[in-house]
Amino acid sequence: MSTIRLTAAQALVRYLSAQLNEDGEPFIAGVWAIFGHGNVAGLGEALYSARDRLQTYRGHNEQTMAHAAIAYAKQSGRRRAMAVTSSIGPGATNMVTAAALAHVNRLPLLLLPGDVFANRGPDPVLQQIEAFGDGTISANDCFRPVSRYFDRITRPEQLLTALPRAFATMTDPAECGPVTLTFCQDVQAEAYDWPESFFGERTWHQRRVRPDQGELARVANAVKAAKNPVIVAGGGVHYSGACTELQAFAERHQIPVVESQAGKSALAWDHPLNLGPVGVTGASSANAVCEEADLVLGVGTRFQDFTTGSWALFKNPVRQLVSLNVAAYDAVKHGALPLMADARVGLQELGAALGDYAASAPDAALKSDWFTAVDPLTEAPADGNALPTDQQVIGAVQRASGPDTVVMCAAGTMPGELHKLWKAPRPGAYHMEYGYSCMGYEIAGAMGIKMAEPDRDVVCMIGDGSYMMANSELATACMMGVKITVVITDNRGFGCINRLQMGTGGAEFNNLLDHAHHENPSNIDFAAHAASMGAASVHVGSIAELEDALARAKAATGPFVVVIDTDPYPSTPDGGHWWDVAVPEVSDRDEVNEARQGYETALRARLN
Ligand SMILES: Cc1ncc(C[n+]2csc(CCOP(=O)(O)OP(=O)(O)O)c2C)c(N)n1
Ligand SMILES: [Mg+2]
Repeated sequence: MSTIRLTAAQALVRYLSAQLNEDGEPFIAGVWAIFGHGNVAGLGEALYSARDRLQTYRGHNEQTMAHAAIAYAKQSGRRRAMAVTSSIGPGATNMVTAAALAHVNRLPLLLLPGDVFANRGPDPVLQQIEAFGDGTISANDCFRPVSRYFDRITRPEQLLTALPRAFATMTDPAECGPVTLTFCQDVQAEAYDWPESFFGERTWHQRRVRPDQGELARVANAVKAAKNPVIVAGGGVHYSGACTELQAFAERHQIPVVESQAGKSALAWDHPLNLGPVGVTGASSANAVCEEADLVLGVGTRFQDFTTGSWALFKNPVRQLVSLNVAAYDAVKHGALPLMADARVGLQELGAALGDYAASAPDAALKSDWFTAVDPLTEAPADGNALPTDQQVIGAVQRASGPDTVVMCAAGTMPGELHKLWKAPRPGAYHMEYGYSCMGYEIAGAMGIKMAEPDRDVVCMIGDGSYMMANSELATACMMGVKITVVITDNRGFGCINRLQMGTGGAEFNNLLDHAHHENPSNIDFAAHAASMGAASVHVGSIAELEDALARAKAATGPFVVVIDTDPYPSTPDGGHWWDVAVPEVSDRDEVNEARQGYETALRARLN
């Protein structure tokens, strides 16, 4: 056996660059790195020597670097991913939130935090937390519950088994999620005689799990017996590359489709069988169909509370839940009849088993009524003096967008409004991180999307709150010439949570900046802030000025930031479903007691 002597870090980097996806592209498209004593000498040296095979990028915060990596993987349909390396301690724990985000969203991410010395010689090393009762614990143990596969590399040769396992996890459609290999800093620098064969190119194919014949027959029988079924399309439809199959299946069997946040854009918005967004932030058309449905066929969905109206949406007393999902965990949720399979082949085989079965096409008026109700909200206002609404901002962005636009967001008012109002023309046109709904994903995420699909125009919709939470990768996007359009809706605070607080009977408190403890009113100049990081930026005073700015954004070569002040109070009233947010059982506020009564009525309705 021929061997090659390399440090553990050099071996890891060499292995990473030899792993390909089935399109022949490197599965790991790049490495985000912030160095410290825990990785600069080991991994830093290895990344430098491999820089023409594997690009290293430098960001400003470990969490947001990981957000960029995650957005890259999501927009790539999980066919490619990125790695992120940090030093030990704070750099490492900065990535824990991002690991959780990738975990919830089932997205591949390779985290390589440095770890304390395996030989313990210099203990306690700078930033070592020192667990008194357990010598094996370091700050990196925080990653365990938010990693699909966690390992601590305390000897170089552990990589011989850990790395293949890491790739098996990231490329397994059911197990897919973040992998954390914590890398003891002395081990990174240690040399070992590696078998050359370990570094041979390896292709990771997307596994297409076919249905079990028994499950297929049971599900086919259930669907055939249904009169008014509905398909709930989730993110798995995109990750499986099943959008074409979904459309063919829906058309052949005349089953209406509704879309979750992760599923949106699976079917073009104007396809007659696309009844629109489902659930808490859904359309009246989609929710009406779901309330009546006698069979709910989830395809690639986790059935989270926003999708199911906290399980109050599917009201038909005889309704049957079916879950076509590549993960057994999701396929059996809430008593669902499981069809464990890849979405694409699962739909093909279920379609074949259904033969000529066809449901009755949905009432076209459901959709036209919905658009009649909400289209006026997105129109440019006739009166130029009133504070614009977020819905009008969406309208302006929609009018400036084309078939190549990707609109993206994660938290705040915009995800719900975009779910309801955005008209996505084709798969991938809508990128919403609504599994973890993590404020601060937006700017870094937009950068990751653009890196994944450079030919598309990426529009990042971000509230002032999310912008303040994490904006520093805007400077990275400027430095790297990554062209994104950022629309900041400045309603001077946490508008959506303020409305939720009011909706649960609470006093307006600690959400809008004016309602937070202050000596001086807050007055943040977002356009100046963005400009200070190198972005082209403008503050606009009206929807008409926003439209002009968006037209100018097209010619920009790097990030273009438009700031618009919006009204924190309006949201789209129509369509949405109930959401379970527990209201206090006792309170000295009448409004809370009243809200509690409404809450109990809603709870009873769910149980019935
Ligand atoms: C990291 C994180 N912290 C807190 C929350 C809870 N949260 C959701 S939206 C929101 C306010 C968002 O404010 P902003 O971005 O200004 O959006 P707006 O609703 O005002 O449009 C908060 C605090 C979250 N989703 N993520
Ligand atoms: Mg806000």
